Amino acid sequence: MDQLEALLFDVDGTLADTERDGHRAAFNRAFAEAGLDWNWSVELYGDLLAVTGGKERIRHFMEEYSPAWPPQDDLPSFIAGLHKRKTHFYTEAMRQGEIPLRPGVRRLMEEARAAGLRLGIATTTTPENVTALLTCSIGPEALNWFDVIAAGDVVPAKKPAPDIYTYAMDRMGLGPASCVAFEDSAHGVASAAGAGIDTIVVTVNDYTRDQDFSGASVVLDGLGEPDAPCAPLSGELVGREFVDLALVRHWHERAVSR
Ligand code: XBP
Ligand code: MG
Repeated sequence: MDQLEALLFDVDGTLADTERDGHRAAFNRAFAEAGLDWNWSVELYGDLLAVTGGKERIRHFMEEYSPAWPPQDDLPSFIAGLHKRKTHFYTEAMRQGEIPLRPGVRRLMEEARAAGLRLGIATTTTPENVTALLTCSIGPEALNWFDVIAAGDVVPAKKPAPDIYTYAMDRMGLGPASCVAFEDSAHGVASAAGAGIDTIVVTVNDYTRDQDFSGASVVLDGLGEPDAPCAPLSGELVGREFVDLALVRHWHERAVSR
């Protein structure tokens, strides 16, 4: 049986609830700075999350919602410029510690490292955003916890395409049966499953709670903590009240022995 060797983490929605008050707020600050009357409400942003990637999301908004914008000779550069400023505002907010890690994330990562497992990141967001979140929520040493931080435009196709997970595993020299993926969204589950990863743990959040997680091993409301139990939406905790490495190994062994 393939041994569990690595935990692969999505970032936005999984490591931290970054979308509503982090990314969405940063997009709106960039739009305001550019003099655009665009404002992504909490509800509209939930719809726009159907498109992964910030630049792709801005273009989708322009095409689908036809907001006003000044004539542009080079639309891709206009979008890239807006996104660059959005990333500036987002990393500034992360550096101020505005958004903490979700319960159980740091505990599970530290337990896995102590047990000799490897860690990787597979995310659609930019590397700068990952660096800012990890540095400010754990410390600069956290960047050395991961064998690979696969992020953003490093692959041609973003989630739900499998590219980012395939890239991460290739860089780690691992096959999918040696990995467990942690995700928060249907796009993320599709990406990990598309890369052949059987064991996918979903920790839903307010934006993703009602999505279709076909292909996931277990769906939870979070990883939980010893003093703050998590609840399964599907799958079982086999008598445990929070996700620890033993439970992850149980799900992995069950998946690879199927
Ligand atoms: C979620 C995404 C990202 C963020 C915005 O990434 O789709 O696009 O919404 O970040 P994850 P950028 O795979 O971590 O869930 O503006 O940097 O794309
Ligand atoms: Mg996510």
